[in-house]
Amino acid sequence: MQFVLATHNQNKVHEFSRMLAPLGIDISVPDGLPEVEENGTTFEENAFLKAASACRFTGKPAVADDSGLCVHELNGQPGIHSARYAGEYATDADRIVKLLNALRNVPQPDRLAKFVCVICCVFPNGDIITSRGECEGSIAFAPQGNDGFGYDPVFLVGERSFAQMNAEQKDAVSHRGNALRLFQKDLQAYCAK
Ligand code: ITT
Repeated sequence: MQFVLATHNQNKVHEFSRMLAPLGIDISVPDGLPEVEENGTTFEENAFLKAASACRFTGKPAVADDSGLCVHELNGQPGIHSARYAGEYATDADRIVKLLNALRNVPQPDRLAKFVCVICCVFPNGDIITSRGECEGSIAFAPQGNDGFGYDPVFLVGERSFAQMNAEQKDAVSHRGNALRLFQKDLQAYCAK
């Protein structure tokens, strides 16, 4: 089965490709995909906006991922604002510095956080599949590890950050891995209808 992936984030493309290819699900990122104003108030709304725009643009089934880090002590922030938490042109390092500063006086038992990923698939006939995955963890006091992207160096599952895991280890527990495993089941159910 073939889908277009509605993202401008290469790291998401890598994670989708490596998890979906073994399942026989083929994804491609179309050239010239329009930028979408992510003005929804939930991960679900923003994932739908991105997938619907790509489906309109290509005329093909389109999949989008809206994801982010929800920190308990920050009332769920940065949440849907994770990509722009430190401003429009900030780097991953800037976002991590801002997050660690916001939590500088918070001891480890209270540094709970979760990553959320919502995958939305929009078909040209208007049908929609929405699959949500989460991963519970906590925020480290300093970056750990060199792999991954975004907030991976400060997101701990147990003692280890996402950036200290290899691809297989991250995919086995991550919000995106959990969302994609659910999406695969939801897609099978949809195709069987
Ligand atoms: P698209 O909208 O084009 O897909 P984006 O990066 O803007 O790309 P989001 O709006 O969904 O995507 O923002 C998600 C942000 O959350 C992302 O930029 C990272 O900062 C963070 N994030 C999401 N998944 C992550 C992961 O697996 N590891 C580390 N950080 C992640």
